[in-house]
Amino acid sequence: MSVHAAVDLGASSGRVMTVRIDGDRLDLTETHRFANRPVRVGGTLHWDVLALYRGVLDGLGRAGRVDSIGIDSWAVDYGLLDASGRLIGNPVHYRDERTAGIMERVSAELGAGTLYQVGGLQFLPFNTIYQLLADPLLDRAETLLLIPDLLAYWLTGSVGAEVTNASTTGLYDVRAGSWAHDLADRLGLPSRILPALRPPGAPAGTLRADVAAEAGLPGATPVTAVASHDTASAVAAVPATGGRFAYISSGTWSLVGLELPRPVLTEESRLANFTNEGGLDGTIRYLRNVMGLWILQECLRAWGESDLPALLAAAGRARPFEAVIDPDDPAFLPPGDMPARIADFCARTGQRPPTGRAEAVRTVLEGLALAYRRTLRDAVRLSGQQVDVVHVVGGGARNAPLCQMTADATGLPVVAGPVEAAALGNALVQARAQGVVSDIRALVRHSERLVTYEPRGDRAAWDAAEMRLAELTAELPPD
Ligand code: ADP
Ligand code: LRH
Repeated sequence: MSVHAAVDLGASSGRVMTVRIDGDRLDLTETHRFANRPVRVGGTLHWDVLALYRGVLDGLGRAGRVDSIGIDSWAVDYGLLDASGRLIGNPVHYRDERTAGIMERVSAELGAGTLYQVGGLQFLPFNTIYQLLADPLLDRAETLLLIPDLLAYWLTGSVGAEVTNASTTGLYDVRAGSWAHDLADRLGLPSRILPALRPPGAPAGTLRADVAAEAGLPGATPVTAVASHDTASAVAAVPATGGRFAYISSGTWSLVGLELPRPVLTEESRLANFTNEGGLDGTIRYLRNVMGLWILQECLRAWGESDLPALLAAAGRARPFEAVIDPDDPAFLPPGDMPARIADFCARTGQRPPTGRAEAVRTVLEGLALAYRRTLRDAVRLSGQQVDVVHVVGGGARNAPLCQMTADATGLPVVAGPVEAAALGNALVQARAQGVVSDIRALVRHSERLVTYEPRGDRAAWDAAEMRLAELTAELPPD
């Protein structure tokens, strides 16, 4: 038997899970969950990174003796260390607006095609590369650490850049599998701050004695570099058989796509704005970020509503297609009054806004299902890889109406679960590194409860909704 602590930090909450593996038995316990509440200070939106670290220490303390520890989190964000290894400033949240206009400027100067040929990334305004160009602290920095690497550094004193997360920066050469030093030079970004890369499964140091003492843990517990981008950990734990599957890693974001052996860097792929991020064992996560359940989270916040299951049940009964929205409209990216933004989107496109909360939630779910349908169709077309099934993992796997709509809209069966895919992928990469597990997906498949949604109903209604949205948004002014 082996026991692993998986630290999984999501945009909405952080958790420390204790995962026990005994032969083909897998037991997952939520040892600690804590809110992840960003803080605006002096006009800038930050992550409260010390509160997150506190949550990690508390969780590890509760987990007790484990064979190893791994950390994953959302991508792109980072802390900078000075020459003495101290954090300079507080990490900034990717939803902060400091990068406004930078992506457009860099694309114009270097050519969007050049950027895509190197990094292969979806053009998102918060990619690390654009954040660094907006960062006034860069001159004083000696080391850049992405969030999981920063927390691992605080636990161990060891510095490194885990590959799956490095692949989300825009400074990683997806074909060469190395940092893109030339690109950094051309952008005037200092290459010295990029630490040595380490692949998932590699050692990332051992717990410092003082940290272990504070957390009440045995010293020298190994920390493993897992697939530290949460989406990479989640995809590693998708309970698929064979290769003909698509996935939706469904949480704050919906990451919608395929697993491929090599990147797709064609012009068509760039124009469709697909990303090629690094996955476990050299795979490529060919996907698009769809705005995701963030829109719903922000609606609940605006309404002061906390009973999501009741709202989803009501949305399931509401009238279909009162309005159609594009969840990827940039208006939905920053925090704010999401119900008002939905109403505004409807006004801009000449539609009547949804009439109540249940209707608004239904509009969001239908908008997401339409975006999934479009994205999966594009992914298949651009990569040539066929799919027979869509796996939904993450918190959104609990959203039954959305899973059913996804099956209906795509015409494919949806297999929902596991909810804690990222934590499982995290723990199972640790276990595999210790020789305890060989086939991660088979173990997840045999031990987790999965729910299948068969496509039903009228595909013509989804065809019509997609066409209606395309017509309505064709008239929108460009961003
Ligand atoms: P992240 O790690 O990105 O913060 P999670 O994977 O934890 O996200 O998923 C969070 C989402 O899961 C929430 O936004 C919510 O929509 C969904 N969710 C959580 N609990 C439930 C539930 N009981 N029913 C339906 N959806 C749920
Ligand atoms: C999901 C996620 C996603 C990134 C975003 C910043 O949590 O890691 O894959 O694009 O956060």
